[in-house]
Amino acid sequence: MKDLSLQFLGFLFLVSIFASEALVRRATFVVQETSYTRLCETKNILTINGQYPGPTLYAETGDTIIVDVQNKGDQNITLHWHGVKQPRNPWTDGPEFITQCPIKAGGRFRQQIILSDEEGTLWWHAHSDWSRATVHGAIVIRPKKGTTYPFPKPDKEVPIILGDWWKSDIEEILQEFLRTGADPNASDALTINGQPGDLFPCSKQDTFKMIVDYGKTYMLRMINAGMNNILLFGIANHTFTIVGQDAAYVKPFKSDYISISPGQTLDVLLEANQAPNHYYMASRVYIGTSRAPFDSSTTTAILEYRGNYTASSPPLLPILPNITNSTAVRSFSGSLRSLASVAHPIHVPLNVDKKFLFTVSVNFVACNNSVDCRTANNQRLRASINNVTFQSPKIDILEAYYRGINGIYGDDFPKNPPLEFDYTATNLSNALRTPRNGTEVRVLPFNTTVELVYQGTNLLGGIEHPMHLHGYSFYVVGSGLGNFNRTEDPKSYNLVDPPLVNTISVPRNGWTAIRFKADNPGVWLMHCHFERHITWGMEMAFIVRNGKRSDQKMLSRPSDMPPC
Ligand SMILES: *[C@@H]1O[C@H](CO)[C@@H](O)[C@H](O)[C@H]1NC(C)=O
Ligand SMILES: *[C@@H]1O[C@H](CO)[C@@H](O)[C@H](O)[C@H]1NC(C)=O
Ligand SMILES: *[C@@H]1O[C@H](CO)[C@@H](O)[C@H](O)[C@H]1NC(C)=O
Ligand SMILES: *[C@@H]1O[C@H](CO)[C@@H](O)[C@H](O)[C@H]1NC(C)=O
Ligand SMILES: *[C@@H]1O[C@H](CO)[C@@H](O)[C@H](O)[C@H]1NC(C)=O
Ligand SMILES: *[C@@H]1O[C@H](CO)[C@@H](O)[C@H](O)[C@H]1NC(C)=O
Ligand SMILES: *[C@@H]1O[C@H](CO)[C@@H](O)[C@H](O)[C@H]1NC(C)=O
Ligand SMILES: *[C@@H]1O[C@H](CO)[C@@H](O)[C@H](O)[C@H]1NC(C)=O
Ligand SMILES: *[C@@H]1O[C@H](CO)[C@@H](O)[C@H](O)[C@H]1NC(C)=O
Ligand SMILES: *[C@@H]1O[C@H](CO)[C@@H](O)[C@H](O)[C@H]1NC(C)=O
Ligand SMILES: *[C@@H]1O[C@H](CO)[C@@H](O)[C@H](O)[C@H]1NC(C)=O
Ligand SMILES: *[C@@H]1O[C@H](CO)[C@@H](O)[C@H](O)[C@H]1NC(C)=O
Ligand SMILES: [Cu+2]
Repeated sequence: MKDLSLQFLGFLFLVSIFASEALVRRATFVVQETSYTRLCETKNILTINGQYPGPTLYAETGDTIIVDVQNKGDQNITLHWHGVKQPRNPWTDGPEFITQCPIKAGGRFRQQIILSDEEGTLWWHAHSDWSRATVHGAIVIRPKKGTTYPFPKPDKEVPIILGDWWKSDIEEILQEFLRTGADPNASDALTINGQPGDLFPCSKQDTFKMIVDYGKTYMLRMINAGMNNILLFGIANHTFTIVGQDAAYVKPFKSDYISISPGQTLDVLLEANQAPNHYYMASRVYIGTSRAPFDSSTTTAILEYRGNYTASSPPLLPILPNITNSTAVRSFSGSLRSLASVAHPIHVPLNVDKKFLFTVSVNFVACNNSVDCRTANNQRLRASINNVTFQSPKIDILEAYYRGINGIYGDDFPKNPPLEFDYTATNLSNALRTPRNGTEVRVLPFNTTVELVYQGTNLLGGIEHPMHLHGYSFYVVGSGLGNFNRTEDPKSYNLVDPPLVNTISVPRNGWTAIRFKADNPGVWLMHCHFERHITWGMEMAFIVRNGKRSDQKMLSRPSDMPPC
């Protein structure tokens, strides 16, 4: 059987020289409890195939990957393929109670991951409770045969996955967070490829090490799989060339540091052009506001040149921007522009059918005295989009939409803030802070071109929000500080080479304008990728209707959808 499939692959390879045939690849993901030791303590974590970070999926542009997920853990789970557009296939996108019910302990689900124009780095992660803390991994999408990178092929490619490690069980962190209504405990360490690095106790032995040859070029496939923070990253004495973001190419630019939001990916070239030595790569939190507790530690890995020399001990640390330097973060993200070349054209919608303004806020609600409330003034933290705090339904929205089941969701998500106010003022009245509950979607006819402006608010002291849309990449046409001005700000939009992304960090007390064409039918979640914010309710969904043609309709429902 194996021989046969190899022959078949060989045959496809021959065909593909002429036809660039897309391949169907397969993987098995077993969800299981696995024992891991970090920071001098051993505990069980949830993993895929016993690996943390999980297995890397490799594909070429346009391929389909079929992943057989088997839940041998003891809890519900769902898996999401972050940044994969899944044309017409919301069924296996993954967010719990949005497109599916969870895969229960002992259950299985065959998930089809349909790639289209994505090329570069994406990732997959759990999309139920906070399991994604340990259940995540890279998706590497290389140019299909007969095409090339729009830059010299790197000598080697290395996934660099940034994450968090808690000493406690992540489920306990989540339960305490839900119970108290306060911020969650900060993680005990940040990690690079699953390792805290040698500045932490008991971690020296396993510190991630990247061995390089002088003169070669490496591609770092960077993923921020961290839960709650934007991260800064650098390598001592080395300068990066950023070439891709969210599996789309960008105009190459150089930077000594990287700023990366949860959910975001970056493809970065690293030339090994410094004196042979050991250099630290390091990452730490960027924090726009000091209110939330954060992990102030630095995680490290080592870049080691091959050769015979006396290494500096300890290695040099990179100089990263100051932890509160929002200028550095904004200047980095402002440098990201689509490559927009003949081989990699872009299609920015110029005429807009529907305009939306969505406020993104952190809120307070009154605390019930009979429960343990740990915040000031006896209030619990919540979050909202256009003043609606999302309430998870009991049956997934996709199922309810597909079968026409009433009473599961409403279709009246507000197009604009229900109340206009000076969103970014410093003296906002407490009365504005309380949101309402809702399970609301916004319905879009097929092919609608949408402009969506995210407006940060200062209701509880502003903070960045890395907003992520499922089912689409979108163009970031504008961004600024303060309140969005509908007559003035569009004049400075970039409609020539805006970046094409699936996650964008809305600046603290600022706004970001995005555009996309709703040509992928289905139910698609949109949410903040800070885990605490999505849990507080900063999410909503779009339902994109089927088009008229048969190739503009959702694929049929897989028979093995997990039951509720
Ligand atoms: C969260 O942090 C507090 C204060 O350090 C600690 O007492 C508590 O045990 C932590 N919770 C968990 C679940 O680790
Ligand atoms: C590396 O950078 C440090 C300052 O960050 C500098 O002191 C040192 O000379 C540099 N080393 C090399 C080999 O360039
Ligand atoms: C490394 O360099 C030292 C000093 O030049 C030399 O004595 C030693 O033999 C070299 N080792 C190897 C493995 O080349
Ligand atoms: C960061 O920069 C601010 C403003 O320059 C300064 O007040 C603060 O001390 C710096 N923090 C650190 C950790 O260097
Ligand atoms: C913030 O970072 C930028 C870019 O690295 C730097 O030019 C600027 O001096 C920094 N500002 C502060 C206050 O540290
Ligand atoms: C407060 O919580 C208790 C126990 O869960 C419940 O019985 C009560 O209705 C709640 N009160 C309010 C105002 O939500
Ligand atoms: C906030 O300050 C502005 C300018 O000082 C003032 O016009 C406004 O009334 C204040 N709003 C509140 C809610 O205090
Ligand atoms: C949000 O909704 C609540 C409940 O309807 C209302 O009291 C509050 O004023 C609204 N706030 C804003 C900012 O729209
Ligand atoms: C909103 O939903 C939460 C549960 O997520 C509930 O505790 C709260 O009482 C609800 N608030 C209102 C005003 O219904
Ligand atoms: C979708 O919009 C494009 C123009 O943006 C148009 O060419 C195409 O015909 C439209 N398709 C449908 C089905 O409306
Ligand atoms: C938008 O900008 C125009 C021109 O600068 C100004 O007249 C108008 O008041 C602004 N609108 C808001 C809501 O700030
Ligand atoms: C697991 O999922 C099932 C089906 O949706 C649900 O009924 C059950 O409450 C879930 N269990 C937990 C612990 O969330
Ligand atoms: Cu947020």
